[in-house]
Amino acid sequence: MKPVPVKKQQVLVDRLMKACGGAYSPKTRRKYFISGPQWAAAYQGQALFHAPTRQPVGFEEVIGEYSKIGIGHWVTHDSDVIPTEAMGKDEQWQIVESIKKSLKKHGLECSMVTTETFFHAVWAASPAAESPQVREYAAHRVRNTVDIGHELGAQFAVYWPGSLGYYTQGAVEETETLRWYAEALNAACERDIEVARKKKRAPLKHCLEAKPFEPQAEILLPTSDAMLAFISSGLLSHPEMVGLNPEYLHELMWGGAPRAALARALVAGKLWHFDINDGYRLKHDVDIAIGLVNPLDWLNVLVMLRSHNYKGPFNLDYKPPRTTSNSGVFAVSFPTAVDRFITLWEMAGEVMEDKIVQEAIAALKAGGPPVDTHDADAIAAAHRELLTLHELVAHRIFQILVGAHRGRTYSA
Ligand code: GCO
Ligand code: MN
Ligand code: MN
Repeated sequence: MKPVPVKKQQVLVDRLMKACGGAYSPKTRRKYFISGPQWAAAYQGQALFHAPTRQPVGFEEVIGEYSKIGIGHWVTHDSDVIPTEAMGKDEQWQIVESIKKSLKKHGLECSMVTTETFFHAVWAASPAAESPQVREYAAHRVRNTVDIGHELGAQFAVYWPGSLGYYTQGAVEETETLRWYAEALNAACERDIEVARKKKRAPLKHCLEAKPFEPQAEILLPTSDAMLAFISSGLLSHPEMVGLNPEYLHELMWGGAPRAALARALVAGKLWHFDINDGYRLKHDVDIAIGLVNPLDWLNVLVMLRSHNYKGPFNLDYKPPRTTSNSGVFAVSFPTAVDRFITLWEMAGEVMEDKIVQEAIAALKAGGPPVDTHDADAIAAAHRELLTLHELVAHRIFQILVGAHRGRTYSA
């Protein structure tokens, strides 16, 4: 193949995208409670060892492009759209007004707002730092986010305490820091109760998001389980207002099984919001788009969520790779992420309705013939053949993933 002239590269990408086929219509995509973050689309590809590879984009463009794709919800950090120096001031409310206009014009809703407590120098010692001034500022910022959330019509607020911890031990006393962190959340909930009453709106659902490492080395609330313990620790004045926003990759990063982490959130009644993406165990937060690394695991995750009637939000919290261009972000990255999600969601329905899976699971639950239940050997013998169904079910789900259950075969 000849070198591809710069001018023809976008045309090539568009043609091959079309050739991929299998795209859902924007109308179909809008049926799902999927949200697109401002920060994901505007991510320029920068990192500690990486210069940006893309140009900046503002909320107008992101909201407009999400609308064309069929992503019905938009979410944002306060600082994604409001300069830190304008927080809580008149300039902030002017920006919020133009966001409202933009959302309305493009038929999108703001479903979630989140406070950035990790980027600015003020958070160097975390939002729950020793200095009362930092903590007062943190309370101000989360209260302000609650105000913005109600103004934009959001239902959720997310908190990611990735800077709550330390690089070196000694100065930070963990129990004290956790108490101080709880104070900020209490401030947010209390403000929420007030504003919700005034605006005659339901209070926001406040969702904690855990990540095991990055940007702090040692993190005080590293997993969704740690968050559940924190919620019921007695430190929160309104634990009923606080739930979880697990992120798929963040559970994988510490070596956990995302499906099991979600199960623990479900049984606690705290699975309120879900950041969807993909990546690898025990590596940094690569934030790859859903299904590109672990499609089989994702299929199983969605079977669980569908079985429990979880319908969203599904927040596309991934980072388009540095190799994707500005136009590629909206032409390839977001539509394909949404479409893989929908496909896996539909497949999860197929798994649930599959006669083979159903019969196998029913048989496992029925168990073997009655024997003396005090006799381990007899029980094991009564189930020896039946338990092979575990592996058969896994194979059947793989077949559904690759379409083999519909007769698709490969020649040897
Ligand atoms: C990450 C985190 C963030 C948070 C966001 C919301 O991957 O580092 O997921 O993207 O979701 O900051 O507070
Ligand atoms: Mn996230
Ligand atoms: Mn992440």
